[in-house]
Formats: sequence, structure tokens, C-alpha cells
Amino acid sequence: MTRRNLIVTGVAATAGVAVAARLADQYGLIPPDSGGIYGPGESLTYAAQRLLTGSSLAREFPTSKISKSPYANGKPPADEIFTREQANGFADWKLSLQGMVARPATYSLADLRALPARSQITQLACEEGWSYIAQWDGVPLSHVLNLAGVLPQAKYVVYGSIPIKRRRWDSLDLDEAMHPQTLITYGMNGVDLPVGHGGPLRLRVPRQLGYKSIKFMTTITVTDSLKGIGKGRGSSVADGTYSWYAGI
Ligand SMILES: Nc1nc2c(c(=O)[nH]1)N[C@H]1C(S)=C(S)[C@@H](COP(=O)(O)O)O[C@H]1N2
Ligand SMILES: [Mo]
Repeated sequence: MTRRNLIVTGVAATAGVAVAARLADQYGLIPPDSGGIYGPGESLTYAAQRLLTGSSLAREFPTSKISKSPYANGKPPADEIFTREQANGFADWKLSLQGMVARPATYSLADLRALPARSQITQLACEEGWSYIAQWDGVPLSHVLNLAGVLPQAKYVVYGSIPIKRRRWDSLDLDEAMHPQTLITYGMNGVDLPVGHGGPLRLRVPRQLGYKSIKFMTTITVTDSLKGIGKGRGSSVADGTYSWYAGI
């Protein structure tokens, strides 16, 4: 049987969480939030989506579908560091790339803009039920990861926002991090990424719900384990009540 058949048959025939969990384990597809009451369900969703949808692409739209008034969720940080950076046109904004890489690096916005760019028109869908379509411009995360040289034992890419009071961080498995549509974005709809939408830098992860698209990004860390970070569930929101994997 193919992997796909095996999963479909296994899941459909038994609808058994234990079977699914065993299969997921076999393929190394146990998510960091696999513990607790919802854990087996998280494993089932993550493993099934990874095995069935593989490297599929998020839908891209024509320019005519770009939303006229995209919803900016929340306010830009009222934090002093952010305000100072903003007043300075984000000239000193830095993105650091560290952890399990051969060549750690720090990028300014100008450095990122000098790298090969990609634009894509995708939908941002919030878990609350609203969504909008926009064009995002940036550099594929895979490009900077390849420049840095990801070490063979690495499994996850952790990324986070400016250390304001409520620093937001999240992580992706390497499949999602290396996916061609996962972008470090500095532009939206042809202009600099507005602060309402996470400017000057945000990660766009169009195959997952909006909350994985962290705004005001300053750090990227490559790691083989999420255990020591926060409560070990893979993201600041998964440390709360959200699921780590948010595939659409
Ligand atoms: N730093 C940071 N990133 C964040 C959030 C946040 O509160 N802080 N909210 C997330 C959520 S829940 C969603 S739905 C999207 C909203 O993106 P938007 O403001 O462009 O609509 O940003 C995500 N990224
Ligand atoms: Mo959201």
C-alpha cells in the first residue's frame, strides 16, 4: 500500500485515534502540542494533512480579487522601542537568524530587499472567521535558510516578534519553513508593509491560519526541539489554547 492509502484506510476504517497516533509517530509527525486532551486530535490533523496534502500550494488569486479594505487586526505596538524604530523609518530594524545553522546572520530591511523577491496574492484567514486577500512581497524564508545553511539535525524554525510586553512567537516544521510560499514579507499591495499589518516585517504562512503569520518579526531560530521554549507546545498561542498546526 502507498503511504496515502495506508493513512486513508487506517483513519477511515477505525477512526481510531490510537491507530492514527501510531502512524503519525512512524512518520515523525507528532506535533509539539500532542499532549493533553486535545493532543491525539492535533496529531491526527497534523499527520493526515502532511501525508495527504504534501507540498500542495495555497491558492493564489488574480489582482482583481485583492480586498479593497483589508482588516488590520489589533494595533501596532505602543511600545517605546517600536515607536522609536518607526519614527526612524525602520532603518535600524534587524532580523536575526540563528540556532542550528552553519552561518548565523543579521539582516536589515535593505539586506532583505536585495535578495531575490517573490510576490504572491493569497488569502489571510483568521481563526475568528474573517479573511482578506492581499499581495505580499518578500523573500522566501527558504532562501535565507539556505544562505545560512540549515544543519541536518534541525527540525523546526521558530520565529518571533519584537520583545514587546506580549511577545508573540511561533514555529513551523521544516516542510512548511522551506515551502516556496512561506515568505518573509516587507511589502503589501505594492507599498511598504503597513504597521497595521505587521510592518516592517512579517512572516506569511499562507497554508495556515492567520495567527501563524507573525507580525513585527525580529528573530528566526532553527532548532531540533521545541521542548525548552515556553511550555514546549511550539508557539505562544499553543501555550494557551490554540493548536500549533493550523493548516487550512
Ligand atoms: N506580532 C503579532 N503577530 C500577529 C498577531 C499579533 O497579535 N501579534 N495576530 C495574529 C492573528 S490572530 C491574525 S488573524 C493575523 C492578522 O493579520 P492582519 O493584522 O494583517 O489582519 O496576524 C497574526 N499575527
Ligand atoms: Mo487571528
